[in-house]
Amino acid sequence: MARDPPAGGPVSITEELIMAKVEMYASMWCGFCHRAKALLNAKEIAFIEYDVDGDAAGRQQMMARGGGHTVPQIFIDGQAIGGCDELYALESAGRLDPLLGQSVNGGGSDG
Ligand SMILES: N[C@@H](CCC(=O)N[C@@H](CS)C(=O)NCC(=O)O)C(=O)O
Repeated sequence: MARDPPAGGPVSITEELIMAKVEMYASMWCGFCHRAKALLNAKEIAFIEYDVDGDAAGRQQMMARGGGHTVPQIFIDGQAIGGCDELYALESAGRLDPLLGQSVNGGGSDG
């Protein structure tokens, strides 16, 4: 059954927000990397950045994990989602937010 929102005063938050682990293999001089970072920053999503500039082993690891050979390569909870274009495509399709965070409701479901 739906409940009316409280008329005022503090609201008790009963949902726990679990953020995904976001990793990005990037290079300092890469415009696509800056663009991808700008989107994550705008969405206030924390991410781990691996600078693979001149780092052959890092690039090998990036590809071994299922990423492509260009930078950036972005992983969300270990899943390779592709580069900058794919990140923006997910955002445009409204599919990025569900990947980035999962809202877990501690209570049961109504209805
Ligand atoms: N479509 C890709 C393009 C990425 C791309 O071309 N990145 C360049 C650097 S800005 C690259 O990795 N070039 C090859 C290389 O550096 O080895 C994306 O959206 O991420």
